[in-house]
Amino acid sequence: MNVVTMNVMRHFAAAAMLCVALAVPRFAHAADPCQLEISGNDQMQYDKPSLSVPASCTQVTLTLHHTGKLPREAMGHNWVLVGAADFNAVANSGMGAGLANEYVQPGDQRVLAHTRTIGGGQTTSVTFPSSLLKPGGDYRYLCTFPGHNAIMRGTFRFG
Ligand SMILES: [Cu+2]
Repeated sequence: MNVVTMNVMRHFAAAAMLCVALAVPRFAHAADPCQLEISGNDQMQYDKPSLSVPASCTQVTLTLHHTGKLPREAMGHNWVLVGAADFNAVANSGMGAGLANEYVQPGDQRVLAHTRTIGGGQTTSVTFPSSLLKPGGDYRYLCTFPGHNAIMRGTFRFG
């Protein structure tokens, strides 16, 4: 058996085990419910008011696109996930953290996941374990660029 064949078999075995573990087969990327996408624009808007992932996702990947043209210093956007009760506190401390910290206070335990802060034409993503989330919990996402959270916010549902 050559190395390529062994690698293929190993991948197949790993994939088969993952399917058994989840009890639900995973299909193509476009249909993967654990992969989320959202866009921000130069009008300080996200394109989605809510996002949800099923409880079967052990990992969640969120990809943020900035569809505008303005630089991150002027119209930067990020995506920050928090428990609903922590929204205002994280929004305020994030603003103070500055662009050098992606507008997220370093080590802030209330931040469940966050992307970098990007400018027009850029894309970024974050992958995080769903073990941080409780099924049916009350979660929100926001952009912590100063002034943006008033409009750039949404509801996040897990499970
Ligand atoms: Cu923003």
